[in-house]
Amino acid sequence: ARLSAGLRKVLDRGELRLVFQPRLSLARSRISGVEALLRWYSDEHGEVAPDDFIPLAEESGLILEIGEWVLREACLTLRRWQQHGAGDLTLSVNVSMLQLLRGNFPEVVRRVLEDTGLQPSVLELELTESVLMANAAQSATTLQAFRTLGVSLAIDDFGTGYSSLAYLKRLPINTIKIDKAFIDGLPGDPEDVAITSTVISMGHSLGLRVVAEGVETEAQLGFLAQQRCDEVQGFWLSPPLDAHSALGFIRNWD
Ligand code: G
Ligand code: G
Ligand code: MN
Ligand code: NA
Repeated sequence: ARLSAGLRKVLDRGELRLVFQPRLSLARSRISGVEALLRWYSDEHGEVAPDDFIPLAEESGLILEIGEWVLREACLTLRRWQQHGAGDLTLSVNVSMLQLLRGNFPEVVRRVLEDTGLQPSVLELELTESVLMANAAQSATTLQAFRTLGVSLAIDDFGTGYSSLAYLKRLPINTIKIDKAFIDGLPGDPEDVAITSTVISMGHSLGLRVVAEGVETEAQLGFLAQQRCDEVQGFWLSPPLDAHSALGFIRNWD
């Protein structure tokens, strides 16, 4: 209860920060983009993990305001990087179920893009399977609006939710992010090997980009490259970094 009372004031106090985790294209050996991840540095509670405060923000409805702040801050940061010569990066932003269920979310995204001057094609929204399945009918309409806008869509934590392969066919998805749970056992665990290689080839057959999350070791990387996984993200490449360090990392890579 004290945590959620404190949460109400975070936006006013400026206690929220974004960090950015780079993603590597295996075919091009280039940094292809970043995922924006939210951090709360509370005066009162210290650093609070997203897994602890995002559920509270969802319960209180505050996630709508926080989510819009995240989107705007992330787009502003990318725009600034572009002006510093770091072009051609995708910006991934996590979206919560409540945001998607609000009918005006595509309009919010359109307005933030217009205000910040970021091209829609740069932005990729990450949705989890549970978000998609919770309201499949409304999701389809909302997601179509994003396609019209020119914004890309990714399924986050792929394989951990109540998956229905039907939505890959029905919804305008561009990218699948394979959950870390399946990457952890690579390349030794035969089940993780089977699941990962199957998801990669299925994704490619459907014309989707496939990203592996939580890649921590050279051996995992080698397996994923051999399977023609498109991109990797994880501690092997880089942990999430503050905006300044992330730009430095990206420039240093090129
Ligand atoms: O960055 P970290 O691994 O601590 O993130 C933990 C969880 O919080 C992940 O599931 C991630 O998707 C989620 N998360 C991080 N930032 C955001 C955000 O801006 N919005 C939403 N809805 N979820 C986020
Ligand atoms: O659910 P989502 O994919 O949005 O969550 C991303 C979270 O995973 C972030 O909080 C990030 O800090 C964490 N993360 C990213 N890469 C790695 C990794 O290689 N290992 C571990 N343990 N966590 C990671
Ligand atoms: Mn994510
Ligand atoms: Na994930």
